[in-house]
Amino acid sequence: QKPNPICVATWNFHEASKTAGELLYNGIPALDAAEQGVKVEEANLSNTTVGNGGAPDRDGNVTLDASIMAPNGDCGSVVYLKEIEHPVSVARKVMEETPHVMLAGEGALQFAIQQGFKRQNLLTKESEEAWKEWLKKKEYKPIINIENHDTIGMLCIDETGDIAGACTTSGLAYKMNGRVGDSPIIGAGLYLDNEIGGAVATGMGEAIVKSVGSFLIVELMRQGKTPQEACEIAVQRIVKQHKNYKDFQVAFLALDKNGNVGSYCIHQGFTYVKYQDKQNTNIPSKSHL
Ligand code: SD4
Repeated sequence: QKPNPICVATWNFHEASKTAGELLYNGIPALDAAEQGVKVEEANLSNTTVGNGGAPDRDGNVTLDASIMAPNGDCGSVVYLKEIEHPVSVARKVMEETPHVMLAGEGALQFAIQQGFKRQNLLTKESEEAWKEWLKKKEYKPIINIENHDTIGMLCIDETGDIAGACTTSGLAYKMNGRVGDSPIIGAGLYLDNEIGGAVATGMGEAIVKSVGSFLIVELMRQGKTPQEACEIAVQRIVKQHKNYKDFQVAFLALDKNGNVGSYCIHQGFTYVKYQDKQNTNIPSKSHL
């Protein structure tokens, strides 16, 4: 039996999940809903971790990472993309219009422009000022749940029961120039299988990449774990692998094909939003600490 349409997204992105959820209830496919949903945050200037207005790297470059995955297993992603407000849509074009899965940097920008995307400055005055303030001390010690959160990962199930997802970020504020996180890495920041369900991640990308967390969660669900159990196992594995796990946050969010949701993180403070039965709810995640 098919579940009703459902959308879940990391953090408290009500507008994004409502946008996607309403599209799903209007019969729009999960892939379109996920793309449109995360675009809300890419355009949101007050979100300094995604798209336009994203915090720059330590040299002042705003570089974006994004990925998208379709029910048939196709996926696309962009890394280190500059000057394009909607990297998720470029990722979708990579998936649909090229023989490749991932494009980086200069090539990704060139492709985006060929596809009709407009170049624009993504560094807002506020982000520039915050960066200049940071430069005074150049201390790289992100504050858990306060700095470096707000990456959006979203999973949608549509009326036909298909699942799709997307993940988009400007990455860690003041990262090294060239740094790429988990969000555009299929299997790390995003993974799904239309027979099983999907997972997305937010937090310290390096730890997420090392655990191939989203893939792990989908495979655990395949073996019969609930989304909640699967997220807990993935976080436990990261905790076990990192002596300094208390110094960073990692959060996973999973949705199975029956519409069951699970979520787990290292530190308290991660919440996710769920649009179901035409209602948005913000839900605090269980945490290891
Ligand atoms: C990254 N996972 O680039 C992202 C950061 C993040 O909310 O999730 N911020 O490592």
